[in-house]
Amino acid sequence: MKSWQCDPVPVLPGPELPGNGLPLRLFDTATREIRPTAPGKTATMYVCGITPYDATHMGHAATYVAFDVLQRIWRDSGHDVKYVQNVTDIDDPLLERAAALGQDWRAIAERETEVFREDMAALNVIPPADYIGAVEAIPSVADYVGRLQELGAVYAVEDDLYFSVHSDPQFGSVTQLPEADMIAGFAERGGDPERAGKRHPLDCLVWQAARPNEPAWDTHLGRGRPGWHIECVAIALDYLGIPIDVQGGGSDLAFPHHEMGASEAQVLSSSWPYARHYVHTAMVAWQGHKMSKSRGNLVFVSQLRREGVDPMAIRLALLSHHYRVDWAWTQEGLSAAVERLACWRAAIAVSAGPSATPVLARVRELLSDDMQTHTALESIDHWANEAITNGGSDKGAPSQVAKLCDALLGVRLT
Ligand code: 5CA
Ligand code: ZN
Repeated sequence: MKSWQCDPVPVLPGPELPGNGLPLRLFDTATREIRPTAPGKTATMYVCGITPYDATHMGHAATYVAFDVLQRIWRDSGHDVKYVQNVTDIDDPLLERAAALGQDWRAIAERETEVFREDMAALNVIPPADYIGAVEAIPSVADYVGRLQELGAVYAVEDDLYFSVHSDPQFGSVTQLPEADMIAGFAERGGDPERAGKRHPLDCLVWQAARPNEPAWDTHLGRGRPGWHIECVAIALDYLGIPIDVQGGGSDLAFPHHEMGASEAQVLSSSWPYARHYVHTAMVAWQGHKMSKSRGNLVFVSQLRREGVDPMAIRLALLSHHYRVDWAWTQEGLSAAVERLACWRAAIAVSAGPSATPVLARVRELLSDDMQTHTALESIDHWANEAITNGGSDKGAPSQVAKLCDALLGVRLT
């Protein structure tokens, strides 16, 4: 489906800026350590997209901005990046919302996806090369489910089809949870461990046969719709291939979504691993709980934009937290970001400042070490305060710092 547009990303390193980006090291959920990413010339990244209702809240925004910085760091160290994202435009929660509002599920999905696109463009998030809806991927999903059937990894429960997770010898290696925790997590997050007729409680739905009054599509599997995990796998395999360098999403997706998806892909490709890094962003809370559509405790990017908040201030508020540490959205945090943005803009407007070379080196060092955006912002604060208070003799420095903020942090100052 249609993606969105952002301003051209300044290329670093460039003639006006010294030095090179450093190779990116990132925390990997599967190995529980910070390890070098080791992409080829073209790095590949799949980030799970929204289920399009109640978009875009600050939790969504924090997640997509974090992966946007990841992409910018790779680009700065000389890689091209192939980035793919899905839209879960058919799933139970969307249908439940449509029923509750008495609206057509397609109209909700289209409307909310459009809001998301506008928010992403405003936040200067680099668009995915391929932005693919679950509905468009249905023929491909049906093919992959057919292949899993041929491999003996799928069985029927009534007319629904289930993937046998233990057909993958590596099942469990993404999150390494004890089985009891997996079963509990599965029940909490869309799974059905107790359904009668399943061979194992953790086996997951890959194809749901048509039900009365629910949308369904005709395929060689019969009339129905895809399960959730196989949707992302089909899109990632079609548009990126295996292994992908980074499979990303919020920490709420590690289990079951990324665990199940990895096993499905590994069985389909007879290879391991599905992803070289599983990267998970922390949860953003508000009013004492994880911001979530089901609870309804949401702060929307679009609402703040309507109130006149500069999207670059929203972006700075998000970047002032490390992507792996849970945090709460606050008005104070936003006000501090508004102030910071004003200070940086004043600093890059001076006629000459302190050299940009040390701050550029420091920001690159911090970002390449597990994306420490929060401390990177502090080192730019330091340069900005110096520039405003004491000036400096480097006439090129203000525009270099502006370019650094734009290219690496996605924060446009001009
Ligand atoms: N469509 C699926 C993924 S295939 C989905 O999880 N959609 S979502 O709309 O619920 O979430 C979209 C992305 O935002 C996911 O990566 C999710 O992990 C992330 N996310 C959701 N809530 C939060 C939150 N409170 N804080 C941080 N990230 C969040
Ligand atoms: Zn997904």
